[in-house]
Amino acid sequence: MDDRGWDKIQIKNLEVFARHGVLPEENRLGQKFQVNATLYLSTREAGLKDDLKKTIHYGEVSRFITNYMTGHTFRLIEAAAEQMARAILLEFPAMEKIRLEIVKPWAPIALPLEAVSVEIERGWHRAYVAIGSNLGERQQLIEQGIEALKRLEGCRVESVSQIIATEPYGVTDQPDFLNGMIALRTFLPPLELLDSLQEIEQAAGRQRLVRWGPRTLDLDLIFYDHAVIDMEQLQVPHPDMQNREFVLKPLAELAPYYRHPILQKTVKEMLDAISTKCR
Ligand code: A4P
Ligand code: MG
Repeated sequence: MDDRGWDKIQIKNLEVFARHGVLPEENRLGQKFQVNATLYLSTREAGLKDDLKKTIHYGEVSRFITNYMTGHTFRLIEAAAEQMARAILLEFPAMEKIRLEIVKPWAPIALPLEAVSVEIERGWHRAYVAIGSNLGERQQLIEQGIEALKRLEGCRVESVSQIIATEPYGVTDQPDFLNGMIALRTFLPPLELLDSLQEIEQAAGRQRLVRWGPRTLDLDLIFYDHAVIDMEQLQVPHPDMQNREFVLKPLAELAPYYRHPILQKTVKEMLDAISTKCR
């Protein structure tokens, strides 16, 4: 998610009679819930033009929440919040982010509390994914990989670079690669996105035999917003991206001025640096 300040529309204390709960009576009899939602978006254009079509209709969101809460039965309000936040983000594309609170004023715990609630914040993030192949029907495998990303729930493919032929880097006695870059909007957190990328690689018949070795399909997460992630399974930005022309060239086509959060260089600057070195 980018860092600019978004405008907010707030829905306060929307009452819904629904059937979420761990106890069978709760599922049978139902009870009152209250929902608070803050919708983050830009209201600028709607404000300037006084035009409902340029904003998110809070009446429609309220109706969507009511229908969702009454049309599903979850054991946990955590689950109700999580699933409903996803559904709302998918239904209202202009929404960048939502803060959603589900309040349960009549929680059956036989103690005098006023209410319990769960509050979460979910939204869209920008990710850049490098795609590569040097085994089998490379072009077709890359196209299938892009199609699989388009079908992934919670991901919108925004743009795809040209697919270019590149010489192998690292282990050099292997076939040439085809490489490209994909810009995504996603509400999947980084590790869930990585899992999905690995599932797509598996479906393309990827076998992990040699590190840096030949592969039918490779999907690497290059940037996730401007986040820095240092985990065993995932490092972002990709730790060697600044040395790889096959990453930087297609990335420069999509996002030349995106700034590396650690090196503080733009993609274009990093590409220029290795191009000079190679000469
Ligand atoms: N992992 C950590 N960070 C990331 C990340 N940002 N994105 C972990 C994706 N995965 C990440 O990767 C090994 C593990 O890295 C994963 O399980 C994940 O948890 P892998 O894809 O199984 O193994 P690999 O690809 O053989 O190793 P590695 O180090 O990821 O290699 P690269 O960096 O993918 O490089 N030359 C050209 N011209 N074009 C290429 O596309 N690709 C490579 C492979 C070498 N030479 C190339 C190309
Ligand atoms: Mg890889």
